[in-house]
Amino acid sequence: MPEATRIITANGGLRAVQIDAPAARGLIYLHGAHVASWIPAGADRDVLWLSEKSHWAAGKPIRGGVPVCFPWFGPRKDDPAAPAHGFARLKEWSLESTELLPEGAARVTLLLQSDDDTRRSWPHDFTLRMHASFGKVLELRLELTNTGSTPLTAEEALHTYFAVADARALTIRGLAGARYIDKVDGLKEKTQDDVIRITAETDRVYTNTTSEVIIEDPPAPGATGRHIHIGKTGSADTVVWNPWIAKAKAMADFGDDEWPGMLCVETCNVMANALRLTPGQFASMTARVSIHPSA
Ligand code: TA6
Repeated sequence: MPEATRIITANGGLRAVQIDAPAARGLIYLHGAHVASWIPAGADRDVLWLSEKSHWAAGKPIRGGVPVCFPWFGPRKDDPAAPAHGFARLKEWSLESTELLPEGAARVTLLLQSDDDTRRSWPHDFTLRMHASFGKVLELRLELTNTGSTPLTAEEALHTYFAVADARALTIRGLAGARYIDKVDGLKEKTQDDVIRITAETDRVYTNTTSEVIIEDPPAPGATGRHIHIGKTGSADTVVWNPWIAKAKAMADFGDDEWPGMLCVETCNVMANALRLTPGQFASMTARVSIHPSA
């Protein structure tokens, strides 16, 4: 294992790979293949947000960072008792490899394979790999293979929580003209007429969107302004979420006053764009995040 990566015991006694590479620092838990931190060289603060109230325990999701949602997104349609966003973020993944990349980045590869436990709740065989590269760019590539003998349908999301100075002051570009499903207005289908601003609880699935999204996060006391670019490949949907006041209060693992400091822009294939893989078929979804000084 290159010295830029080492296995540590992190929050809650959970094992994680700590990255301290020339191009970036970071942290990825084996629990859920959960990226919890990414600080590119020269940045004055983490690009990812974590709740002070997050659980840190096997079987419980981490609040913040990049939850991996699989094989369903949100509540399970046919089983309300099932864990929201699937089981992948609740299970311990195995560490396959770590490597230092030419440009001073470090890549960590984690693997989740179907087992008796997963088959009990989802009767399919699969391998799911997370290739997480921590460098000037945070690149997360989620690779799914249907290793079973029957077709499977799966939703997937990289449910990324970004640290922002104030969600009420930022502008989100890149989705103007896109159609979205408004989850706070009866799942009505609407069209995004211009940039997005957060003025209330916001929970939208922008369907059939492949464009790069930019979060323009203005300067604030103690925080330089920055633009967070979120590019992607192999993803047909983008979710934008901020819980606002009431929803933040309703979540035990989310501080009541934390909601202005975060914004989720999620890279996914959900609902009508769920993956449909025949036996042996493979699908890959990548999110690429970079930060740039605000003008
Ligand atoms: O992606 C937005 C969303 O689906 C919201 O509806 C909200 O439930 C959020 O995910 C967080 O879900 P979680 O299960 O992590 O609390």
